[in-house]
Amino acid sequence: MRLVNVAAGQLGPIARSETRSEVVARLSGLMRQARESGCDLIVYPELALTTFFPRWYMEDQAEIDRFFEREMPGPETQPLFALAGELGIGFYLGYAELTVEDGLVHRYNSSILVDKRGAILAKYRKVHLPGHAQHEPWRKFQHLEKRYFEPGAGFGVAEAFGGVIGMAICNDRRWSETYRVMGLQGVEMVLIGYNTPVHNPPAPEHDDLSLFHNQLVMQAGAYQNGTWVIGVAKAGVEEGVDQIGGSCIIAPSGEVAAACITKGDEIALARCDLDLCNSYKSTTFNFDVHRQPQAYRLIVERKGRNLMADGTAAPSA
Ligand code: CDV
Repeated sequence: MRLVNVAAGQLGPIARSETRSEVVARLSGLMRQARESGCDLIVYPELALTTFFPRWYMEDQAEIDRFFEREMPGPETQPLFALAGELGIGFYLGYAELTVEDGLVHRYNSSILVDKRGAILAKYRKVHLPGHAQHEPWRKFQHLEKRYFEPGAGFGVAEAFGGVIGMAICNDRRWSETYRVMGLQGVEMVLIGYNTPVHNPPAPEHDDLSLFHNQLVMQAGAYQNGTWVIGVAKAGVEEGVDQIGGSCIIAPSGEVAAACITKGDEIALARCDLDLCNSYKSTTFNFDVHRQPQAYRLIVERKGRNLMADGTAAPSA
């Protein structure tokens, strides 16, 4: 057995007026509970330090940038890293990252994996940015991730906690490619934080299915790649927008091993044996034996039915 005791560290709503220090105090409370329960790792949601700001259209870049972190850890987040080191527990945390490279400013929807000493092991930048880039006043609320962030470059995995750990963020969990790219690197546990409104403005007919779809995609990703999946929400009514909960820990069998039952700050715990991945990875989903990559060329050649990967028109069938 290779046991990793994991806490899904769900958050309830974060108000726009809430300070980083107030949020870090909430995260620290969940971390203490997780450690008291014997956890090695606590997984927090996407953009876990602030309210989910892409719901607002803003033009003032200074106002937008107040939601971003320029350093990690910074003065307000350092106490969380210190607590992790003191307690001996790792964490996975989503935040808005502002970085300057070669004189150019970049903004990403990012997450980091931190080890039990409080040191950053790996960083991930969200690949699938949902929503829109322009103001769409007909919506009850905006989803401007395509305006405020640029996409990350790929899905890496890290050797950590005695296994192979993968990272993804929110909308990534709906795409089979997310899990398969990590599955091909031997991933054994995929960590995912999310902010998912119950209401989907372009497709309100999906609203009643939002929790079902949340679980469906993560269970499929787990089973089809023989990996644990930890999905963690920022839940509840945040600044007037109702967001789903449904944080859960899913086994490589596809079964839900533990789940949160509220839409507030709450931990769900599971004793995750990474060796449970083996029977899936060595039989039904033994990729080396059974995959047929020559039949999948369209997956990387095309973006969709009409476009090639480089954005030019696809040849008609
Ligand atoms: N934060 C997200 O990526 N949310 C999307 C919503 C917009 C559908 C999600 O996939 O949950």
